[in-house]
Amino acid sequence: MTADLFEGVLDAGPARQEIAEGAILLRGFAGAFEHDLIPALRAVVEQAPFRHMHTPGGRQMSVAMTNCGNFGWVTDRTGYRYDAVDPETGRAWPAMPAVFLLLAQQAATRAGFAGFAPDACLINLYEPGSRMSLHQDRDERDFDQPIVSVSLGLPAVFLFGGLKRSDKPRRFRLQHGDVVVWGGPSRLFFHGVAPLTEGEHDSLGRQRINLTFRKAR
Ligand code: MD3
Ligand code: FE
Repeated sequence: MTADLFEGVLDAGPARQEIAEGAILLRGFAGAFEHDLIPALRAVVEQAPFRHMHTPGGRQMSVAMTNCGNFGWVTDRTGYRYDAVDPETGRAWPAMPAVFLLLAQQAATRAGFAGFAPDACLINLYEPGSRMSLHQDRDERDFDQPIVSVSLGLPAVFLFGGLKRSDKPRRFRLQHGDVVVWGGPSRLFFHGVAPLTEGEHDSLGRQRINLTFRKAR
């Protein structure tokens, strides 16, 4: 009781919940950045529009994606990779906005990963019905570096398994402003997102946007 009441005071930060070894959930952590974050996001998307990429197997993803930073995650018939060039525009990805970097670094530090220096930010756009099947993130070079994820807009049910695809996933509801830092053993856990439920968010409307900050190289 006392620990909860005084968490912000004694610990100098908002609620911090370890949902698995190395996976730290910071409820509402992005709220303080929102004022600058949303306009910065709009500017990125203007330069590098959302697109539905294809998996190597030829299926179109239900999630639309774009990137900012020195590298962007892309998938096409030839496979998955990080690329310095946006294949749609032929130009470099937009620079990572200062507020993006600040948010990612402050969240990582709060979770115990001080010194995190992301060079890639994958931006996922979900509309009602969009989903992401269970997968591991393993296209980065150094799995000792965490991934920081920021949820915006409509809530989603996040599926969080284990090191084996067959490990039964636990379910977490991620809401606007929630940040999760995935490091340590959880870095290679299988995860996904259940089909987005219909709804309308006050500031973002009928969508969910997820930012994932990565150190690709
Ligand atoms: C757990 N995105 O882009 S974010 C992805 O909500 C991705 O758009 C989901 O999975 C989304 O790759 C989930 C949470 C997340 C991101 C990376 C992880 C969880 C993770 C890496 C390892 C373990
Ligand atoms: Fe992932």
